[in-house]
Amino acid sequence: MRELVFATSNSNKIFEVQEKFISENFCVKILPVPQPFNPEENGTNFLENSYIKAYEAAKITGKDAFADDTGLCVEVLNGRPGIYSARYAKKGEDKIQKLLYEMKKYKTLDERKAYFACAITLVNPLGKTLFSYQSKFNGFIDFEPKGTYGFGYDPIFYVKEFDKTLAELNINEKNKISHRSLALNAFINWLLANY
Ligand code: ITT
Repeated sequence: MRELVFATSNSNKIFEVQEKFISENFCVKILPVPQPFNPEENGTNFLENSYIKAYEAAKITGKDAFADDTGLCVEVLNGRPGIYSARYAKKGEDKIQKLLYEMKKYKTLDERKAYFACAITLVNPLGKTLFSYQSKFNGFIDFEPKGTYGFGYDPIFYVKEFDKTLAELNINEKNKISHRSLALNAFINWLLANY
């Protein structure tokens, strides 16, 4: 069976990725990276940060490792918080409240356009990039948090097609449309053809 190390400290991501592989009938054993795992994400974009995490995990484990670097980019904030999404505030709830406060003066949905970017990179222990891809998932910053599924900024990310936030969609629904699922679709196709 294929084995891949997933270079993350985020258990929500592990759950989403595992569920996605299962729903696509893709057989792979996901190996955890020893914790605590907190490499300095000092890249200038999502792809660079996903490479930094994946290479660090590949060095530690001696196995091929992949990482996911995700961020929320808001149009009227010139793409912020973007690559700083994890550091935008300390706690998850504070991130949401801070962003809602920054968006307070924007009263129409049209002014609240945003997207999630999700970069996935697979690296071998020598540091060679085997696969890398970045997806984009469009939506809007909602006016208040809604829903209990998902994690991070999901409660304020409004998806027009469903008239719901990502946190009002269950794992299977989120996994059909999200930034992470778009990147994982490309990753699975590449793995099937090359791995
Ligand atoms: P790792 O780096 O260990 O994978 P992380 O949570 O720090 O975990 P990111 O740097 O990729 O991961 O995430 C940046 C921020 O974006 C972080 O605050 C997450 O909660 C949030 N985030 C990531 N994926 C998300 C998703 O699918 N929905 C909502 N928020 C998300």
